[in-house]
Amino acid sequence: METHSLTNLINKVVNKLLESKSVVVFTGAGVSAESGVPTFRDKDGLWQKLKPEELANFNAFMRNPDMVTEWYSHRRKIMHQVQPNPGHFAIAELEKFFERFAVVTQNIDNLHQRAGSKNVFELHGNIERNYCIKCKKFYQLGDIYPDKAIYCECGGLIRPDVVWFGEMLPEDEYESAVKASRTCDVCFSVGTSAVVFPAAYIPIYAKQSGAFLVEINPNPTDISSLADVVLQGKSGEIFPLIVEEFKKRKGL
Ligand code: BJW
Ligand code: ZN
Repeated sequence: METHSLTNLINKVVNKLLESKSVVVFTGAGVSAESGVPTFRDKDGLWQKLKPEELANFNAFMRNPDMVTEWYSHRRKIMHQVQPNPGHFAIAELEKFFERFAVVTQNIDNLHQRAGSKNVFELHGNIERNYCIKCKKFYQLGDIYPDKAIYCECGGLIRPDVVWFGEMLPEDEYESAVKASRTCDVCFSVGTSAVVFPAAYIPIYAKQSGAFLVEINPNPTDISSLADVVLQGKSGEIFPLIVEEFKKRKGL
């Protein structure tokens, strides 16, 4: 996209933000890509060989708990080694200017919180938490990265507290996210292929409820046609431009 039209589109988004009270930022793996966390479905994504639906489900874990445990250890290690990127920081900065502002994330990596975002709803859980599938006791593994299955003192298998296919989303987080999306003035959909439901209802509900929908993604997605503005590019490049222009227009 040429710079001139990008500037125009950013101005359009900033005009909307300046007259808004409530903002939702819906995010996916793409916001963490520039930090060095692999996405799921891009060509160098996590799941080129194994389909997500085949790996991220409870039956796969029960069939091969060693492999799944090692896979999450590997990813948790990466997540510990990386830093939030300018996209995460810009999202956190924008929160300070709004009465109501929610980050609704499908990510499990804590990078929004580490960048300073306060009101974060995690739809697919968090990789730091683990629990026993038998007695439900919680475990924090910190800097321990097991390469095979680990067991609770009760003998049950310990799994990451993330949402696999066929599992329900955490009810409170999802309900709060839906409420925020139904009542926001502007909704951003950033770095997500928007193919996984019910999470992908968030931008759809926002749009249905009258919000201005902005997509930030280098590639077209299933919700691009629904968006009022599509900013084609990386979130770590585009989001800081939006916040910079917003602050300029506010005289800051
Ligand atoms: C950049 C960038 C840069 C790159 N800047 N952008 C309705 C229709 C059909 C199916 C269903 C339906 N409702 C439910 C289903 C079933 C299923 C589903 O959605 N299937 C579809 C895939 C077909 N959903 C479920 O099973 C859900 N549960 C459920 O429905 O419960 C009710 C129920 C109960 C019992 C029985 C039946 C139903 C649960 C879904 C859980 C998903 N879990 C995962 C794993 C989480 C743990 C982990 O991380 O390991 O969540 S799967 C994986 O996908 C992960 C992600 O959060 C999620 C979304 O992926 P995301 O974030 O969009 O990543 P990518 O890689 O797809 O996209 C990255 C994007 O970034 C790309 O667009 C790039 O272009 C872009 N990008 N660089 C900006 N620098
Ligand atoms: Zn137990």
